[in-house]
Amino acid sequence: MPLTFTTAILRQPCCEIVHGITSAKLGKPDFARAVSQHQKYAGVLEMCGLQVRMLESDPRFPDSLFIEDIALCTPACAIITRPGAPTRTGETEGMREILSEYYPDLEEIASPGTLEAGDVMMVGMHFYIGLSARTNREGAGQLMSILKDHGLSGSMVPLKEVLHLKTAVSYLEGNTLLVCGEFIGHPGFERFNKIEVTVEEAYAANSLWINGTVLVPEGFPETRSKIEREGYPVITLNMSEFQKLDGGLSCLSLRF
Ligand code: CIR
Repeated sequence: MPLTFTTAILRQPCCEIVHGITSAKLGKPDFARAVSQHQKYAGVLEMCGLQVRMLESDPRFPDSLFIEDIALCTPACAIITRPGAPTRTGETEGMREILSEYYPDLEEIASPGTLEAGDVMMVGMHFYIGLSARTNREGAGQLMSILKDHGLSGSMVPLKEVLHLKTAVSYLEGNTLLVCGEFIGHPGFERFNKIEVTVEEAYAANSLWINGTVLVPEGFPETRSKIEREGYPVITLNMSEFQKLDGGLSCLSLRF
């Protein structure tokens, strides 16, 4: 059965996003512009057939709009993660209650494991798990055994350069992978049909497949054309304020 997403959970940006973690040297995000870009993102998800649930902003956590990192929603179960960034650990609070409305089976990553779901890429029933500064071997190991208990599988992919696995690799379904940098020619991804993203357009390597359409950040024409040439309808979105915080299209939602 082809994958269909029906639901997305998003969290409103809070004005503290100016204090979000970042390695990008693009300046501080503008709150009003971030809210407007976030609204457009939600609108596009709705256009792609998803019911969007918008959670209240949480001013205690500047990065809490990047909700992808705090849970992994699989076809069989949902897993509350344990973010490796100390300022993000508390973001998981309340998620058990919210996700239990959708999932009878809820699991959790426990200390000393850390895992951010930006490091997890779903390919059918298999999950690639990046080992990064945020996701440690213990956390990845816990996730692999949870997946196994639910009839799914996982494998680890050590990262060298990027924040999260999906910063540089995105699965566009149909055996097609968008790849950039350290993942071009990576032996773990040999079996895929690959669309390469140049270093100049690296930010667009985090593009997002939603029910047949691919969301691509605005301003990366080469990547956009390559994806269109593979036959995907593309919608572009201005992501400037999120890029300033190292956040991409996938980071802004949980989809299932
Ligand atoms: C962070 O550093 O945690 C945030 N500023 C960005 C998180 C991006 N999330 C993602 O790639 N899944």
